Amino acid sequence: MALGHGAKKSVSCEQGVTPATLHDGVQAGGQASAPPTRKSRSCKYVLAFIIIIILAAAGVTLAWYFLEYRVWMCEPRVQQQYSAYLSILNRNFSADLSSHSSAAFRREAKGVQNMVKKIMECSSLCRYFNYTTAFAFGEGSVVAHFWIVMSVPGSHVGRVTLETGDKEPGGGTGGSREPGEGETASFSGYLLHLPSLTVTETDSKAIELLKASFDCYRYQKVVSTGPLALRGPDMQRSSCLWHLQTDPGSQLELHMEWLLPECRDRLVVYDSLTPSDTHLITSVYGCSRHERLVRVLSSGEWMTVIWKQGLYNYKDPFSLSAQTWTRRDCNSTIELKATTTPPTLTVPGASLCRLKAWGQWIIQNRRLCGTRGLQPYTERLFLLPTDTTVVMTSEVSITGPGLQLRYQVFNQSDPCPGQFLCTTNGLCVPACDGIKDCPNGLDERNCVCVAQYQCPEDSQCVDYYKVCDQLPDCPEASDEVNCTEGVQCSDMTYVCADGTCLKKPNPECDFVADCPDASDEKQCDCGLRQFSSRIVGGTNATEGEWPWQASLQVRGTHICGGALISSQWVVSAAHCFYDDSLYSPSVWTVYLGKLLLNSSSRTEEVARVLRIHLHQYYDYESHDYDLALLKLDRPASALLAGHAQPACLPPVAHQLDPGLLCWVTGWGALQEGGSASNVLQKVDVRLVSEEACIRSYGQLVTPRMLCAGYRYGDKDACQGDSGGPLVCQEPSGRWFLAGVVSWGKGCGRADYYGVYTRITRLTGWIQEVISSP
Ligand SMILES: [Ca+2]
Ligand SMILES: [Ca+2]
Ligand SMILES: [Ca+2]
Repeated sequence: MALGHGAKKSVSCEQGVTPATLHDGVQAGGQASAPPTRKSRSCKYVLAFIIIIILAAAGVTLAWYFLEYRVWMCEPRVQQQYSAYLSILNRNFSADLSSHSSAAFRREAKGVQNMVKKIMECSSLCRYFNYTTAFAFGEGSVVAHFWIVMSVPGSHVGRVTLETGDKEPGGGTGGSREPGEGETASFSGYLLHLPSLTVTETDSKAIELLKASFDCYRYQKVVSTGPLALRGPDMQRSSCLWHLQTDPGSQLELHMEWLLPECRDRLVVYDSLTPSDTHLITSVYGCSRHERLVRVLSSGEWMTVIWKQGLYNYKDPFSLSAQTWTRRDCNSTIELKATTTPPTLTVPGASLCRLKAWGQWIIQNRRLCGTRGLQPYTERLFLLPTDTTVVMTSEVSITGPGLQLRYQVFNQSDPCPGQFLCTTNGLCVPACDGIKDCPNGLDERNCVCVAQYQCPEDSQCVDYYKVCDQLPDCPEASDEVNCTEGVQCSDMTYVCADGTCLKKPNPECDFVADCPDASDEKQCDCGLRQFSSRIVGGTNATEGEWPWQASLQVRGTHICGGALISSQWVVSAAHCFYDDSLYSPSVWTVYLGKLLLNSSSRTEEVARVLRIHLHQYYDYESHDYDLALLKLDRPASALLAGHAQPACLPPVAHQLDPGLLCWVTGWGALQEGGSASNVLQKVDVRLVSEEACIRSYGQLVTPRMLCAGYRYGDKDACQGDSGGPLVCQEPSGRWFLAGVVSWGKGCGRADYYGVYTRITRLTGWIQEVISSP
């Protein structure tokens, strides 16, 4: 339709020109026909003249119809929105101008609107102009911010932009924009600084957001280099808008802190004065789902924050504060030093360089990163020059969860001392420990002994529990030498606090000081039952038998199990908290020292949850990294009474030999599809090698999983046991947490073992979370 219209229009254009030339021609013809020779000839001229006049009139009519009437009266209009700002030199900023309800604001807004309207009406775009609204004033002297809405006939869309018209205001000031003075223009009593005029096209959504905020508008000039608390929203309103401004050459940092564990409020932050999607920095929804404290940075002197109230009205769901920084590029110089422990890449003023999740980084012209799956990986780079430039860029403007980098200098000839270099992800992984850590499984190929000790004399394989047990197993009893002194470190050796590595397997908390600094016997208040338990037949547990067992409940209903691992931390499965409605800590209640679900006992203790940490690599589909840590609101006092006791957290090198008899406990279903048990249940299961587990489940088994059960099935964990502990007793009598109930095919089915989260592979993460402030 647009094409047809255009074609017609071009015809009428020619016709619009034709009459003038024809008219000249007719006049010329009239002069030429002054000496008539024959009457019939002059009649023909008159007739032709009349036809031409009629044609010309029709042409003019058609041109008028197509160019004017049809375009302006019949065509649908398209709205075009622009946001603009302009410096007014003969006004001074006052605090009154930052309040939409003040008389000063209303007066000045009206004046600016009239001025902009007049300018537009004097310009060639006057026919398109619809209305303008002044929405904010900033400092310097006064900067007026306004939006302009234009109404453009459909066929003119694409031909009309205010960018071409933005010179018009100056042009319309009656010639005051002459070379020489040029910079300023006077209009309607306003002295305008013309170079400051900036007009950008925006969308109707941004205008709507600005309109909606008029009832709750906050302007704040931020010059403080420390956090300045911003005035909160008007809770009687459903949305509020903050305009933050800092000095030119500076940038703003906004801190958003959620004060409630749960709410459905939304905060949206824009890197500009106009809340248009192209300037979106971040959108934060709900109060605890992500980080409690979110810090974002503007690139320039303006930032817009919009709050939208959630479904329910909570008082003070968040607090905002802002500070200013001298604007600088995100550059820093880091000196890489040869280190054995990986330091985290700390960039001076790292918050200024908040990295984006989707982006790339370039090291020595090599492009890395992009979008990666939820798996750790290492890039190994050979840095040839002594100094190297790392460039990080973001492909989208929205702020993601960020990126943490750790760097380490490695020896090119021995990149993974005592370990295996997995080429697919660049990580150093334990070799020949019976767990395929490398996606291609190469770390477990060509092994003489798998998850066993290798006698140096004849390469005979000996179970780890026979090493340093004071009985010779290797031909020359080499398994019993160097048991009391340090040996070369490997994946199988225990590392003392002073860095000494021990050959003796599982030396921690066995009542014998093995490390030179005796650190293996420190922090050993775990894994013991204070009350002597009567192990009776059947599967009902007895009081005090599993003192680390926790029941995690929502509104009085048992949902998942958990295990106490320190006075204030409970470990469970991430899948228990994956659902949005279960993610909030406030919905959970933790019961310790409990035996019966339906009745409370004197020994039990109830705790609330302060924080829930899900493993950052947890994958809902694959169940990989299925681990969660719950911080209780206070240390469990039941510990003092002995009714609760943490299970021991095994160190990374803790050996759990296949075939070891361990116990899983929980209030889960007694059979597949059955209902939960009222009495805590215990089931003995044997650890199963990864190889056997892969025979059951194939590639679903990852290195973070541990299988236990029996080939013929029968004894297993079931629904409701999720997150509960799988514990194994050491010869010392202490119980260590080997796994957390994660998944499995059915319950107790033959050939399908129960699958647990393998704690030893995640001990590092647990310690990191617990020790972080
Ligand atoms: Ca391995
Ligand atoms: Ca031995
Ligand atoms: Ca010891």
